Amino acid sequence: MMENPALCMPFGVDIDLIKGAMGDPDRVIVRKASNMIGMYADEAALSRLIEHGDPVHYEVFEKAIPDVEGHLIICISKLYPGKVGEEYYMTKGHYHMVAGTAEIYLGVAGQGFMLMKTSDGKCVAEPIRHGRMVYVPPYWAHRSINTDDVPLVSFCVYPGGAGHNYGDIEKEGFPKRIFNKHGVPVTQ
Ligand code: S6P
Ligand code: ZN
Repeated sequence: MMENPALCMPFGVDIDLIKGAMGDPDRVIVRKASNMIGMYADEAALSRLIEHGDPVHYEVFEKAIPDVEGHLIICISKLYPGKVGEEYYMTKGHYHMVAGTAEIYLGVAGQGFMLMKTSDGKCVAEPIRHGRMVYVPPYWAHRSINTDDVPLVSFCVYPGGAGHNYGDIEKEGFPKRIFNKHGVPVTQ
């Protein structure tokens, strides 16, 4: 008889709320400037960054939770401070592969925005910071943007089996960007 793929043992994990790190992650995804080609408005500024050290833009710390319906996937997202030209560091952004699945982001440290959009053109930039939760409803693509000078750390929870659809957002882009203009975040 086939074993149920959703079965697993209970566990706990330490989360360092100051450093923005998971105590014992099973997987760490690291995205550098060179993984962000095509995402920022100023492509020449991104090329210069890649040539000058290719800095890490963000890391995602995950536990190995079965990626199937019934589970809740958790992760810590740590988005470093920085700018590409005048545009703040951000994540690639994605829809979920199963588009009708939501996600919760709890701001742990730093501050910035969760930029969210639908395929029919709605777009919302919701502030996220320590102690603030952002709800990403089903069908909304989402991207974190760090407007602070310390890492923006979030704790994320989303349904097992939701998956990531990067292809559609790479084609569509987001209708808004957030730039540092004379020291303050400006949405354009
Ligand atoms: C997963 C969740 C986060 C992001 C992470 C990195 O559904 O939204 O864990 O994966 O913030 O962003 P991205 O767009 O590169 O996956
Ligand atoms: Zn997501």
